Amino acid sequence: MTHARGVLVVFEGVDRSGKSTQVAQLVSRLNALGHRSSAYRFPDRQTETGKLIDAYLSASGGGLDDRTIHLLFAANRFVAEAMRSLRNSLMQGETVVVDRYAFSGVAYTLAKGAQGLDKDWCKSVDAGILKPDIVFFLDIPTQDASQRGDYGLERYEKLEFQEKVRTCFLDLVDKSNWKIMDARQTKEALSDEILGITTTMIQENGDKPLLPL
Ligand code: T5A
Ligand code: NA
Repeated sequence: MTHARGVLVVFEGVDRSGKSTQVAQLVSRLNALGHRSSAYRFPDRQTETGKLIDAYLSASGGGLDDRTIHLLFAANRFVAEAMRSLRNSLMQGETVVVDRYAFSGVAYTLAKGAQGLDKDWCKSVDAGILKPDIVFFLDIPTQDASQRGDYGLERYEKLEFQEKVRTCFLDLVDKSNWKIMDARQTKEALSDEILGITTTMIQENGDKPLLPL
């Protein structure tokens, strides 16, 4: 029996916007409704590149230069095994929900304003990975996000920098497949809204081809 492929759902947003909370909610609610679904996250801190990324993020300064860390994040997504498994899940009709993707790569590097690392270059290194059917951008004023648990423990968690990241994300919005969500809502209200949009997409996805980014 053939079946429609699953929907590729991506969550993006500044630090502490509530992505991991919503990914977990969405996957568990979809499965409870009988829509097979699984979660992926980037960076995957367990892989070889992930260990380098984790060390970089945990340190307050120094370490790798801006170009190198950008390439490592891209490499962390492109691990052949991760992409093969993600594609297989989709082709078997599973909805795949991803916590951060290439748009984080572009937004965080651009926010640094490093010379030579322009938008086209930042995007180019992720060419070839799958294009999401929908990107939920969890939008929240940086000040509100900073009030949430454990803020400030990692390298990028500084208000001024996060404000730049938010601006860079908003510049990447593609109206054809992004939904900007008000992430100041309660976890439950946000999850209800996201579940509604996703289940509609699952029903309407049909035989749409999987495209590269
Ligand atoms: N990065 C990442 C790059 O620079 N380049 C890249 O290519 C990629 C992929 C680590 C860093 O790496 C950068 C971006 C990041 O700075 P990460 O591992 O995804 O990325 O970061 P984490 O620290 O794991 O996650 P975040 O800080 O992004 O948090 P989330 O997932 O957005 O938020 P979540 O769900 O963990 O919630 C945070 C807190 O808020 C509460 C939760 O209970 C929790 O305490 N909360 C809410 N409170 C009130 N109302 C709501 N609606 C709430 N939702 C959650
Ligand atoms: Na997270």
